[in-house]
Amino acid sequence: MKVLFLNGPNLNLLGTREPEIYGRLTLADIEKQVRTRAGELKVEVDFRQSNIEGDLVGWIQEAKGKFQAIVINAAAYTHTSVAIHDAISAVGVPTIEIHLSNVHAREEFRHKSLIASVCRGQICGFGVKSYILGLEACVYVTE
Ligand code: CA2
Repeated sequence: MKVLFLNGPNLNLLGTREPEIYGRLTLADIEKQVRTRAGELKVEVDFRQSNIEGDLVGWIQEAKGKFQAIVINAAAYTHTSVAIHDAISAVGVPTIEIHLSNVHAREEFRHKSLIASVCRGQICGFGVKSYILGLEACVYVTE
């Protein structure tokens, strides 16, 4: 199985600021932990980040026929992007929404996800483990 991990805006800054919210790991550290678990599960992983909404939309569109599942931390676009919602809906590849922080325990504008309704499920609040749980959820939804 092949799983596409997508990371949205500012996640490239992880480990440099706001460690009390997002922890001290960099995105590269997170990718390493995902790859370790993926190896155990015999899953192939592609791990990408962009600050540009259109990149994320393009990658979701291209996932059809190449990846069996998508794990997405759309970051701030979670709360704003109709385009990402429509792309996930259009391609029909099972998609898991993840967040490092518990978005429901934070500011009200983070409580609403525009992509949740087109995702198979949402995992949030577990730091790097949200990524690992997202990967495991892909195995669950595709078996
Ligand atoms: O908790 C998450 O994973 C979020 O998706 C992170 C987003 C935020 O907008 C979502 O509401 C929840 C923010 C990612 C920005 O990450 C930073 C990392 C270091 C310093 C500043 C921002």
